[in-house]
Amino acid sequence: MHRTKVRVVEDALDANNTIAQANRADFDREHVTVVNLMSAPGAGKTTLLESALVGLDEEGLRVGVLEGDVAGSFDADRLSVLHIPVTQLNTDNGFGGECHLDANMVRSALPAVALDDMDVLIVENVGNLVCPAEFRIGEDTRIMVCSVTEGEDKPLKYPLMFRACELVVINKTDLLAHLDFDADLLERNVKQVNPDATVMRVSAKTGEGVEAFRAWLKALPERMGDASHGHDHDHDGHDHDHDHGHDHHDHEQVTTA
Ligand SMILES: Nc1nc2c(ncn2[C@@H]2O[C@H](COP(=O)(O)OP(=O)(O)O)[C@@H](O)[C@H]2O)c(=O)[nH]1
Ligand SMILES: [Mg+2]
Repeated sequence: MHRTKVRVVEDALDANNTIAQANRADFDREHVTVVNLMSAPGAGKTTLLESALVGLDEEGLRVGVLEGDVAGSFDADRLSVLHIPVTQLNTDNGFGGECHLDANMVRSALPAVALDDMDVLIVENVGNLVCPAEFRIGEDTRIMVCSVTEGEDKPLKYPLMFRACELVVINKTDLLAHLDFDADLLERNVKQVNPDATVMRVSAKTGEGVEAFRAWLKALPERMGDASHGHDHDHDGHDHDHDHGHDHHDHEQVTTA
């Protein structure tokens, strides 16, 4: 059998990919660019969002967040002060407390996600350096946050995660003065496993470097729309000026399939 056909059959049998494609079709229909945000627990994903998303809608980018956690709505509660659409998705009820989000879990949450109120949906995955990288959820791009307290060797120990991501954000640079940590070595190790990765250094706590991350997010929809991967991101056909009533966006909670 021709190699391409083998590949197509494998994909067709892969239930996760099939559901990811269905998610993808929904995101495309609503002209939403989707980011899968991953890291080890505590690297600073939520803190980065708290810092980076403030006032972005006034700068022309409407961002929503889907928060994936095993249990609780701690992160969604933290982000609710930003008055953006935030949905909490827990993996404990109905999904066996999974250590990652997969396409089906994300699909189950979509009815609660106000896709028509956003240009970019950031999905904060469950904290884990292994499993989330293996499951596509229908995203356009993947970001990982790696903090300076995790050691320079992590790209070499968890290469799949670093390879799966287009952007690697090195966080907690404010702590560098207190650590025996070589950020240049970490960056070299990232490039060794993923030469194409964009690397940024930020402190989500002090805000240092966060402007570059905001700029990256703001450029994302157009860049993904331009990418010729067969998806029609026609942002011009979408009215950004109407009143989205952000004040009523108390976060929704999804706990079962
Ligand atoms: N010093 C410092 N602490 C940070 C920074 N970013 C996050 N933290 C702290 O790291 C812990 C985990 O952050 P959180 O955003 O919840 O991580 P998440 O699990 O990846 O979402 C919290 O105590 C944060 O205050 C940073 O840039 N500098
Ligand atoms: Mg978090």
